[in-house]
Amino acid sequence: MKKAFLGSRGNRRSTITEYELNVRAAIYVVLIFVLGLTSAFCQLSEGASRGIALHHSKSGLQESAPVRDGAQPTAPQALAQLPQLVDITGSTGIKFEHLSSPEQKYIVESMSGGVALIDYDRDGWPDIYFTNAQSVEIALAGKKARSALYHNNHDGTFTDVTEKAGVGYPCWAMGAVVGDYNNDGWPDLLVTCFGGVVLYRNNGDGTFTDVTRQAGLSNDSGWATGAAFGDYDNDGWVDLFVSHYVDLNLSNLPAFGSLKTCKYHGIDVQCGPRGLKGSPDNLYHNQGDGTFTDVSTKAGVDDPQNRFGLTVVWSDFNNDGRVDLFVTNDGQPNYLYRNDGDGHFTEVAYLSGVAVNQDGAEQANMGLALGDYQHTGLASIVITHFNDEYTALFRNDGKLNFTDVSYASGIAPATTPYVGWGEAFFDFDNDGWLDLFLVNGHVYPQVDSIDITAKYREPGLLFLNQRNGTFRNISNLVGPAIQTPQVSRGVAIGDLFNDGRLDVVIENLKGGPMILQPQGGPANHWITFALEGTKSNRLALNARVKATAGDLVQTGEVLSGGSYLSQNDLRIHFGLGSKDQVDRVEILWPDGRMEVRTSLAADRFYAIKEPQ
Ligand SMILES: [Ca+2]
Ligand SMILES: [Ca+2]
Ligand SMILES: [Ca+2]
Ligand SMILES: [Ca+2]
Repeated sequence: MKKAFLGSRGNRRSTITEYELNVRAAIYVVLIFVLGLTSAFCQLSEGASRGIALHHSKSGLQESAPVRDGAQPTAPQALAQLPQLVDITGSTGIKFEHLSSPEQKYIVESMSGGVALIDYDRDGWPDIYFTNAQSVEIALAGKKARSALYHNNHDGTFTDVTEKAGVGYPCWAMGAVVGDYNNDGWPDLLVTCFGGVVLYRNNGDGTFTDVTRQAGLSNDSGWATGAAFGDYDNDGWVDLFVSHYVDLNLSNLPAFGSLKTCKYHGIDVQCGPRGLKGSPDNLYHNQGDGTFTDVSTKAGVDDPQNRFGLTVVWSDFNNDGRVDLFVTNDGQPNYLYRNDGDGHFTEVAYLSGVAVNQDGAEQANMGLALGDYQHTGLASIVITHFNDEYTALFRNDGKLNFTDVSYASGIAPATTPYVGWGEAFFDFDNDGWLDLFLVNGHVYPQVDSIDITAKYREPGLLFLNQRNGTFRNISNLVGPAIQTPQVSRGVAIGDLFNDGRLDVVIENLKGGPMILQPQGGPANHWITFALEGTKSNRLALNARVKATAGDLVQTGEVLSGGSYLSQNDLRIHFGLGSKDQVDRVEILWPDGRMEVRTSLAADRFYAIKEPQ
């Protein structure tokens, strides 16, 4: 199925040119140098920090079994060799706390908690932005909740730089995503709010400016939840889609337990979303001059049915060179909008098999993650749901055909008891196969007062890719941290410490976040790409990379948004197992040009700029 990747555009290959070293690339060169000198790196890091697992990529530790050619993949590494996901929050210096009312009497109190990784100072180290939200009581008292930006100090610690950055009080925040809307190279931050969106322009000096009004986004006044930047018309400027959830007014909130839809197992709970009015979605076209124009209706993505929209992702699901759009709708059919290429989209979720589950049931669609977990070159979709509904894995079979393989893949039973939110396909053990992580947490604190299986605080789940289309639940085999019951919401994945292993940032609705770092396990190889567009949008959103290392062929895509109202590291990371070299890399830039590199050494970061 190799031909599926890169679609019909392989013949538009550009001349390979050497990429220019910009400031960022220069930093990566330094990194490459440092990482190459393993002993020097050890010295540096041991002196500077605690809690960082050093990854001796070539130290002779046992490597995972290679994958053979043919239909029978070898078994994954022995489970005893799995890395452990260790809670290192305490050593990071992060003190953030998400506000939360004890009883969660209103739905607007239970949906916040997206977290964004953004390298806002472009030093090559991911920084973290946590969103925060008031309760109704606090909001009515005129008080605010402080969101927070933490700078990565390169030594395992972070420093709260919220005040200097000026991003502490955007709004009643739900989530955040990253895009470079003005193509100046500095990643900008969009915060979704109960009450529209806030666009923070990155000034390049450690500060941000709220440019919502001058960008033409201040008419967005509904309950914005999901958002994602993507260049749907390939003009080099990232456009913005914003989903909206419930049409809710603080002065007229549905009273706790007041309706039939505000009961759960006979007890009073918050009302919604069922029984409440939904809110339409918006697509904003980037005019290239710092402003956006609302093109929702013309584009056919305005959600006239007012569904309860949550997480949003742009991706070219059918490999035709144009990004399509996926929107999860809570308790209602999802939207998959096929990009028709003329500024219009056609909604094909039912035709594609992703509107509802395999039984035709409308599910409480929350979080959303994409990944080529089978190495077919096609991004499959996984969606988290309410309890008594399984997390749905829709396998991408090509040509916009998806199959619900939640049971066949083995993830359905373990996910059914929990209310799932943020999630990600990520290769936690660097064996070259995407694993699946998701976090949980109920919306009703009241469930703890009745005798049912569901509890307010719920553990996370990790599934190991078995390399044959199935996953194994290894949640109990990677240490106690993810088994800690929490009221989790957002998840963001990234290589926080530039050690070639992906870390996990979990934002919880109640209390502090949790930072997880993989420690131990086999010393597998890896490779990471930081892409920069020139003709394409500057952050190279929706650029794709295909990396071939022997018989290991992986694909990844630079994505804005996803998980649950969150933002992953924009760098594309591949685990390589025992492979110490990538033989061939194909980069498909968003403008359709393809670039090829060969014989790249593993265990390095590569900064690649699109040829002019
Ligand atoms: Ca940084
Ligand atoms: Ca910018
Ligand atoms: Ca555009
Ligand atoms: Ca893996």
